[in-house]
Amino acid sequence: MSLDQPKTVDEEAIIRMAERVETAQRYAVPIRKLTEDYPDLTIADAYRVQTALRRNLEKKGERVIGWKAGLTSKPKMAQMGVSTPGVGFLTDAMERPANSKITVSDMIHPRVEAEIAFVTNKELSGKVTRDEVLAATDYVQPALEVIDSRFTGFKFDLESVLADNSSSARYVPGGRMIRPDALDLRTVGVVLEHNGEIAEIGAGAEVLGHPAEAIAMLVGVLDDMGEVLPEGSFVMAGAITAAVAVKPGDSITARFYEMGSITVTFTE
Ligand code: 0L1
Ligand code: MG
Repeated sequence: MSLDQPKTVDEEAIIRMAERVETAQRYAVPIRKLTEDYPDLTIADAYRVQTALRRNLEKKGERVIGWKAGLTSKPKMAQMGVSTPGVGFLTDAMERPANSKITVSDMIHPRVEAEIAFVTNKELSGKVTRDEVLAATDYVQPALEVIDSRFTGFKFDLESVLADNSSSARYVPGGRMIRPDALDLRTVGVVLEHNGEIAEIGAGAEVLGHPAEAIAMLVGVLDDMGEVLPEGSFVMAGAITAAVAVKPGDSITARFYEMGSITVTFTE
């Protein structure tokens, strides 16, 4: 995906959109899609909004610890009606520990995804291959992501969702940390249980054929944005299955083949 597109809105509009998204996030109040007011918004504009949101949160003391690839599997693309992957940033304030209770009253309509996360031991920049990603990976581990679109009815287009930091809300690292060459990430199976019942089943190959391809895609988008992926980043490759909606009282367990499992519960 190239971000070499015309800017359709000025900096003031970018700042206004970033503030709109941040307010919706902070007060858990849904807003209409940004493209309803800015119909010509391009993907490049959307990433400008995401960057402005990131700068605002950093000014308020949040620390970017990594990134996420989103919409990288067919089940996710089919669920959301979008066919191009994207990226979002992750801050320390979004992290929750495994086995914890996650509050939902500060989110609009949370959904949970099972993902494979990479922790890097080298900076990655420019256009990189899957093998270069694997060579720069210290370890991989399971993660749950709790996404929360800030748009009414969880309905959006690609431009709006990218501006909304790809629906990033919370993430939960867990399970076993393992070397990336210790198993074939394409055949890592995951069973996602919702209140003890199997809700979704998938395998790593759903994520662009191999989860490391999603990280390579992400590094390419960062390059288009004039950014690099720093050494020590925590990077999620994207949901293996469709996302599962949760409410107070629910529990989610994701069981990964050979990589352990993560459980969280949800509370008001
Ligand atoms: O992490 C994800 O795959 C979500 C990307 C944005 C789309 C959505 O909110 O489902
Ligand atoms: Mg995700």
